[in-house]
Amino acid sequence: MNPQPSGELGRDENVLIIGLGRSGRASVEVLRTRVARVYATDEASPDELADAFADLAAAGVEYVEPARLGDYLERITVAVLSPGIPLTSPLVRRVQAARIPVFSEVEVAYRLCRAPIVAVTGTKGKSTTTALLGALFEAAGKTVRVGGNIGNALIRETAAASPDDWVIAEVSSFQLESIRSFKPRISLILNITPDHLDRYPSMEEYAEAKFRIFANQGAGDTFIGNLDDPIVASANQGQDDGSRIKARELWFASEPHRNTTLYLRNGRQIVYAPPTGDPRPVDILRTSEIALLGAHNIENVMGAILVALAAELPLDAIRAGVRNFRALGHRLEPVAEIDGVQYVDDSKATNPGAVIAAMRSFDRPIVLIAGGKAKGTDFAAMGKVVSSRAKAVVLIGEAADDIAAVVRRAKVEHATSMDDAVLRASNLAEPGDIVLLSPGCASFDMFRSAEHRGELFAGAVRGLGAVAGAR
Ligand code: UMA
Ligand code: ADP
Repeated sequence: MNPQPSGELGRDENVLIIGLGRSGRASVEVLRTRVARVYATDEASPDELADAFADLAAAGVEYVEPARLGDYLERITVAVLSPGIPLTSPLVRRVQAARIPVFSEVEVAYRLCRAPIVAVTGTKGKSTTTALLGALFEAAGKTVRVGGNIGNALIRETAAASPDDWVIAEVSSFQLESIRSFKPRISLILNITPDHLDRYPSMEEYAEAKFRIFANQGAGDTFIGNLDDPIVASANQGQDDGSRIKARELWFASEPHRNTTLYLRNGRQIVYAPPTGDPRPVDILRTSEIALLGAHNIENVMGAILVALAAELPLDAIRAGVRNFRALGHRLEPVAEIDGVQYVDDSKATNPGAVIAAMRSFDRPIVLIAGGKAKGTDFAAMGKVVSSRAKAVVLIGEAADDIAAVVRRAKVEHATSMDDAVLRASNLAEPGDIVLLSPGCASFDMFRSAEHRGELFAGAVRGLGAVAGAR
């Protein structure tokens, strides 16, 4: 059981929910019966909020137009912020200026939670690792609730969890920015690479938001980190009083080091070096038993295994859970093979680091489809890897010219739609090649979401398949 949720929101609180997307609507649903009064606000137009208004009406919750917020601030005692809304937004600033505490939904979810929480963050690999952890805990016979940035709001899962359950929470930097007492039993940071630099002024500030995952952890908790990632490995530096991580630390890496508890032997065997008790190393699993593509997924699996070991899950369950786990949709997901060309949907590669990981996952010639809405990231490092591994690149979206500027050698074409991009890529590919959608950017300039982008890719590929089938 969580030793100290520092006070569930009291029954007498008047709560303002800011944002009415998935996070805000779940907060409305969970909090309306637990506090005195719930109000909700959102900056979208009434048309866009039609569904949300219907939910609010059914829940008996009053909508407050942002322009009329001033009339309500005196009676609000606490605000719950959706992750997509930055603390610097004028609306949030007005609430804070009225001395109302602003908590992220994840903070409130924690305060309601009676079960231990495993929290997973990182720039990339969060959802894969979170879902894998759900599978490992299930394989061990635990009742497990998975939520957070992965899609279903965490507050719904923690509100329903009993003390004997486990909650696996995927937490983003956005969600961690406005935690106060959130204290996972086990925290995991997979990697920190450039992303969201349209929200953070620097990589340092982005990394600091991620480091908040262990800020409230203490001696009874565990922190797990990827020692191969230089920023994660530096988490303990820069503090006058030595270690800033107060929890027990466990590290994993692709090679054994003095302080690795889980490592790879000869790049092929995952080995556990028990930190206490019998010190003899234990072979856990061969990497060939992992049904996920790419070296990056070995890191994700190692992070999950170390969490599972820290939670004292049985080895058999861990091994079986990893062996049976398959890739989530839109993450290096094979779509079809047409005329000897393999089409792969990696639409969830929304930053340059994920494209680099994808390019390194294949040893066949690649025709890459990339581009979209950039997030203030630099494409130079991605350009180097793409230039050395792609035979051709088809570019879409706002960032097309910025990416074209860093690609050398490979042939570059520009496309105006996903159908156009897939057609061009198929013309550039030869039998034995891979056509890979791995955009390195957000999707919102042309698509509703990364999932939508991936679905249109798969649809266009199926269209090609139908034409090929009819030949
Ligand atoms: N809004 C405002 N003002 C603003 C911005 C948004 O009023 O300045 C309103 C919008 O009109 C909208 C609502 O806020 O009605 C949207 O809130 P939101 O952006 O927080 O989105 P949710 O639907 O609540 O989804 C959020 C997470 N979204 C973000 O962090 C941007 C989802 O992560 C998460 O799955 C969901 O909560 C449930 O936990 C998505 C995401 O893109 C997948 N995450 C980022 C990433 O993975 O890179 C961090
Ligand atoms: P997240 O939830 O952090 O966005 P996902 O597991 O959903 O991560 O994967 C999103 C994208 O990132 C996919 O394209 C995937 O192939 C890539 N990816 C997954 N794990 C890693 C990793 N450890 N390093 C780099 N890229 C990764």
